[in-house]
Amino acid sequence: MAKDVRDRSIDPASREMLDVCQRAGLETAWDRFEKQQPQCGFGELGLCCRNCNMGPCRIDPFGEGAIKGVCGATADIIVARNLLRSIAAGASAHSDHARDVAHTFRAVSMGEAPSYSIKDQAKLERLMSEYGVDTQIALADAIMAQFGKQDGPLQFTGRAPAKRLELWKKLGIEPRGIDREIVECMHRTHMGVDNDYVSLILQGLRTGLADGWGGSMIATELQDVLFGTPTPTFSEANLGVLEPNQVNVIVHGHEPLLSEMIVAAAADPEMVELATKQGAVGINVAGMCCTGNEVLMRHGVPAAGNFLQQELAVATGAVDAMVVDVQCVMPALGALAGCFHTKFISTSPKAKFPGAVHMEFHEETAPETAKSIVSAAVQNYKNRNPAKVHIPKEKSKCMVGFSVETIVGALGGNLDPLIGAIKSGAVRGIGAVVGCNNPKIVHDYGHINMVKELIKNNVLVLTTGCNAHACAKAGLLLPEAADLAGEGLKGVCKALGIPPVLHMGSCVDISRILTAAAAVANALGVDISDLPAAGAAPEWMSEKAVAIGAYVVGSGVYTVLGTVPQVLGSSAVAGLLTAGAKDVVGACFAVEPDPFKAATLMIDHIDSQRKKLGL
Ligand code: SF4
Ligand code: MSK
Repeated sequence: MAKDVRDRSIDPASREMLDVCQRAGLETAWDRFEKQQPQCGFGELGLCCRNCNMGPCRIDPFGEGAIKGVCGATADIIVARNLLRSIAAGASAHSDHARDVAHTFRAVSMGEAPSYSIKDQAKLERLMSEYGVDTQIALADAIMAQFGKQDGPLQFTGRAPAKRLELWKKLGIEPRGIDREIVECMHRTHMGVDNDYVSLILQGLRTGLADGWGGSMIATELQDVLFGTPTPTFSEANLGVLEPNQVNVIVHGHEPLLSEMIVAAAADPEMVELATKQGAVGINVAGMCCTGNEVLMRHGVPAAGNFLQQELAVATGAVDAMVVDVQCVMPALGALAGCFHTKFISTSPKAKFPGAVHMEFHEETAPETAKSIVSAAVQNYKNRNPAKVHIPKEKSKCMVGFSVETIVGALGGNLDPLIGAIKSGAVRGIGAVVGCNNPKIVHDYGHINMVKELIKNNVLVLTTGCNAHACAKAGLLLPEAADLAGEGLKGVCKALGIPPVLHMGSCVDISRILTAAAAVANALGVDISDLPAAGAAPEWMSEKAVAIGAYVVGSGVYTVLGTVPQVLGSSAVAGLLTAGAKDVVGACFAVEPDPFKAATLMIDHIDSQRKKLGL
């Protein structure tokens, strides 16, 4: 029986496309999720281990069957090891992305990547001074060295408040080299190495910190140097940005290195003329997931949707090329694209997909590759079958591009007005709401209801990733959305002409939130854990989100998760994460799938922090 699309998404465009998919017999993630039910109970609890070939082993959560693996590993050990491996995978994804950007930056510095240039000279100079070097090449080398560093703290941890640095040092979780922490996770979780759940979780926090204050921050800062630091820009979001009479190229994944070139190639008069010859009235580039956020905030490229909309976009029948790089790209896209004329084009040497045409991207030939990809999309336009085209009308305007620099600029050059508003209570606190979609939660329901509840209660929201897409679609990234905010926040937003929900970028740009939190804490002379602030990931699914959770909590921010992490098989590990961590790093996790209750948890936390600060 057909599923009620209202149980799958709150987004009207997605509901419309889910209906189209059902009628056409096209399978989506929601259908596959249902076919997985019931999901493995051992896996859900984090209780299965296949770290060696004496296994796989699984622990009986009721204590009636096996309570130890063949080697003697208990539930605590197995759950903590599995969690640590997820953190390592997530940190490696962000940091390997950063490595590629650093590689391009180095090539630019050496004059070996003529298609790229420095777009933010002022930020480049600030970074050179932060690293204590005099030349661009020396900066490139110093940043590259952060990955393989063996000792000592990562450079960007110097941005954290002194109290936080001291705490990390005292706990032995000050992040050293980015690669070193990730490798150490793999070593520790090998059979017969680290078998103490507390020690494993501490390494998880350390690895998370190497992501947040290392890999992610490097990616953000160097992308700004190479492509420009975002400034406020208006655009549109949702599937309605696809154009019926234009060549539609979707850029999906995470890295801006190629998508920047595709945006440029699509504007090339030669390509536009080619499109006209094919009968199209232009070339429309639209973004998806975090590649979408990158080009949205720097070029105002419209955003077609978030994670769970990738298949729905193809199902419109109007996508001439779905161009992907790395991360959050469903392998299902190949088969689905095969039901339409859509060319599914993979570009990263690290990420190949069944059913994709591989057009490999390398920085030295980036403009040529981008042109070939756009040309392939243009030539595919004539293959579009009008009978299969269904583009929902829904799209919303949005205001994006709130880098820390922009926020400081909007405040008149320093953080004082924001701090004043926090002190007066006009802004009750800050909520960082980020993360993915997950069919375990009705699409966008968790994101939108949590954010609306927060702003209604005068909590200024900072957003990235797929939450940012959800907010853009719901009209929450517009200055007019201040009308949905409480009186205090509304007044601040109206005075500054800003939305109550500030789009800070892609997932690696959560590092911007760290930088902002550190700056506010430093200005107040307190630690990050003292701030009236809370984080949330209402619909998270990826291992990157696990790494983000580790660095956000490790940095001192109370964080509410909307989907349940696979740790409940160990009450010791779950207890450490949701309570014990507070006494260690000054913050912990909470798990609450109901976005209204989750928002209340965040607001209660913000209020208790205000009280402690005497506000
Ligand atoms: Fe089983 Fe231990 Fe091997 Fe894991 S490491 S599979 S618990 S024997
Ligand atoms: S894209 S990591 S689904 S936020 Fe960054 Fe969205 Fe999560 Fe991917």
